[in-house]
Amino acid sequence: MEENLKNKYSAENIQTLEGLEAVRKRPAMYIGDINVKGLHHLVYEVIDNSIDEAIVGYCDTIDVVINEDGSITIEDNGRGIPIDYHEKEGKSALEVVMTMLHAGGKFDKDSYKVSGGLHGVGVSCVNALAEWLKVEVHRDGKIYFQEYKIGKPQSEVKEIGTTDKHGTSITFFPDTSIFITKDFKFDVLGNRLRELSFLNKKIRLNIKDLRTTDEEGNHPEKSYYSEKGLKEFVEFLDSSRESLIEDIIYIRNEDTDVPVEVAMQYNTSYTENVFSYVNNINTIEGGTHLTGFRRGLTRTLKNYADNSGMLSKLKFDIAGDDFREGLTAVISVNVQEPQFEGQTKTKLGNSEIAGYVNQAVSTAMKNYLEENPKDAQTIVQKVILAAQARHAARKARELVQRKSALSGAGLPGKLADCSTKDPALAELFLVEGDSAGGTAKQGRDRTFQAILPLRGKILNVEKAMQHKVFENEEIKNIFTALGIVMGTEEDSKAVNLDKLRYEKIIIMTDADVDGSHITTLIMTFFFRYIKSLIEYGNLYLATPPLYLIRKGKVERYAWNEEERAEILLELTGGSEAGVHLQRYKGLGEMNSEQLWVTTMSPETRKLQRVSIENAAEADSVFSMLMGDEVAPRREFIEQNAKYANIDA
Ligand code: 0RA
Repeated sequence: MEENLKNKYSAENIQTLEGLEAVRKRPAMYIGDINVKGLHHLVYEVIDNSIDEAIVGYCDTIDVVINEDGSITIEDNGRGIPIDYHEKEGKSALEVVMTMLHAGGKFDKDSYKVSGGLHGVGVSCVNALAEWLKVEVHRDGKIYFQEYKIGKPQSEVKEIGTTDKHGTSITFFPDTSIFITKDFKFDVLGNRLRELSFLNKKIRLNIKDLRTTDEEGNHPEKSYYSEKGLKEFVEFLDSSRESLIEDIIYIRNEDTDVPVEVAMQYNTSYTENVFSYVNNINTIEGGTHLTGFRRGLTRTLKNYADNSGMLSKLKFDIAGDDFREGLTAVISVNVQEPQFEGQTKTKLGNSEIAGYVNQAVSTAMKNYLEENPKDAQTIVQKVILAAQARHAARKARELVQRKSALSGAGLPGKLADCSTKDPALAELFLVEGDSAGGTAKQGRDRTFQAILPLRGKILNVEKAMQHKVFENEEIKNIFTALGIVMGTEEDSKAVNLDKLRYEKIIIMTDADVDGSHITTLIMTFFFRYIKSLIEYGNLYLATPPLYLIRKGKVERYAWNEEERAEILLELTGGSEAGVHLQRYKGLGEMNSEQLWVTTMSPETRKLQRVSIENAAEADSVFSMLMGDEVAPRREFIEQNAKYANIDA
């Protein structure tokens, strides 16, 4: 540490600075990453504190404003961060909260803290990673203010006026020497606020973007509020599906140390859409709370079905999956000291939680089934149908496998295979349409790149029964080309990757709305049927450019509007004379050489790896998108025409 700092700060202060320095040294350890995700995580961290105020009943409104200069403000009408003198630290409590790592702990032992960011790191972390941050507290009739630069106070806490309000307002600008991107995304933040509104009922959450205006000169803004919480969450998720029973089943148990809340509904589709949360965090990888939910549900439904006599004619067993076909559910639990595990640290590990959730679900479901015999029968009938369909699917699958074994396990006719037999080097491109497939065949390096053209839209696995999926030509081709054996006696969706023929599987579609739709279809298929390929990181998206910019013999490509503007400026110095600009509407507009250079060559292409998170997101978007009713779908497509960027 520099000499002048040593003199200037007391021992505690040095400790503080070291704390914040640790955050700046290893930001990813605290906020996940330094890209889009981590950046938005900063905002969630502040909002979580406001939500905590709301949960204990002191706050009912949270405003998020993306300011014109790119900074962001999070304002709430909670109690306001305490400003009184903190004896032990010898400074204002406000400064302690804002500058000391985990200082929140001194306050949140009051057991008031219920929500919590993924890492629960506190606002001091946000402060450490902000180029500048300003906090304004309205409390006890006065307004207090302090400003920081990369977490360091620029003065004492100051009293700057009087007020009749209460609450906290935090404005910050992310430190661009740490983050790869500094652009807050309105839609990403909006989606999170919507999720939070469902998870925490009766809080008004507003967002406004002062950086842009629409045709009428208005700033984009959204307001979220849910009166009924999880019930409305399930309604929202199922808005494009047809319900099987009239009312949403709602379970709530707050009698134990682990409050459990569940809302669920069966619909006429064939997929399971269960979302689980711990302390407002979406546990994409599931965990013990999800296990408990499944156990409770299976146990009670199985008991009921056995006692009802409805299973007497069934010649085979019902599997766990069968109880969740066409089920949409949201499970939310609060855990005092959650242990997060797994690849993305979104899997709950605390073993005791399974019992709590199982108990809550079993008791409530038992009552529900007894009190609603008509719905109970409808559900059991659905479960029986699911079991029968699974049985039929197994037969269809076995037939397919026997056939392919008889025909010498031949590869699909449409596959243009690569010459290497080493899976570690081999790549398979799944290409939208025969024509782009043709270009890709010409453009590829055939030694290690194989091409499988797919006909237009592949089957919507969201709406199809399992046996239809296994009978579908395109899907069979994908399985056979990959060398994957599907299904076992016990688990119809088990996959064996031992004979996987390609290390990289790359989805290549047009860079337009249709293309991203097809990408979503394919990703959803992988997510639902070969999830482990995504987990192992084998699935990728190719990213074709949007523009070709040509001046004389110089050809340049742009992947977004910003790049296009930059390249234009660079080539022309602003005049735009003699420049030819081509907007690629599809892969088909590129010749094979262009496709190679921009999208296929490992030297120059930009592959995006599909992660469980963005696949899960695609899947949930997809569930919404692909339901039975057209209206919500159209609205969604119109609002998300830019959905192409799944990385967000
Ligand atoms: C520490 C203690 C208390 C509240 C807060 C922090 C608090 C932090 C943030 C961050 C954004 N908004 C916030 N609102 C409150 C408890 C306050 C008390 O006991 O009066």
